[in-house]
Amino acid sequence: MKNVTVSVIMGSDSDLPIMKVTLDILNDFGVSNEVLVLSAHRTYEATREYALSAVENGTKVIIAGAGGAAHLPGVIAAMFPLPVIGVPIKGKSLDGLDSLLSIVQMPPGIPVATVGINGAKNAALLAIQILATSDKELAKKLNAFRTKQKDSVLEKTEKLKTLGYEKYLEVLKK
Ligand code: RP5
Repeated sequence: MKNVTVSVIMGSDSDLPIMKVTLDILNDFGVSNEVLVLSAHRTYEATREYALSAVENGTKVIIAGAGGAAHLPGVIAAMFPLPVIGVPIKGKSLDGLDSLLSIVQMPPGIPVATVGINGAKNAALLAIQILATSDKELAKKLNAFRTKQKDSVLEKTEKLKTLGYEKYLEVLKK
């Protein structure tokens, strides 16, 4: 058994600049992961083999990113019985709407939890939230993350009050 809690799969290495954010967050939270390029159509045998052995390998959640008529998350979900999170990647056409709809509109019976277009950060956070239901340490880290995020927004509103919106925008531009 491999020690991989979250598998991050993408249909092409051209998805990596977006999916990198998922990997960064998982690493920041100390969640063991591995990343692979596997396609539902270009490497269907390898995708099948990987998805079918993922439970045995200890994987709890799979995050799958794909662009175009992106059936990768649904195909993986058909073979992997634990949570699959789909990340629609914005490709060269249709602003990523093709990818979003092909991932989010799974027919009943095989769910794929779908984040927004290029929503790689939320995919990692959702996977961590799923794992945190049975991992108190991870739940603590999530709370700390949210507190830091909240403080950063509150700092911004204070700064906006102090500087006024015009100066604030000038500072933002620098
Ligand atoms: C999808 O096709 C991949 O997920 C990628 O987003 C898209 C384009 O792939 P490349 O032609 O860049 O390899 O399967």
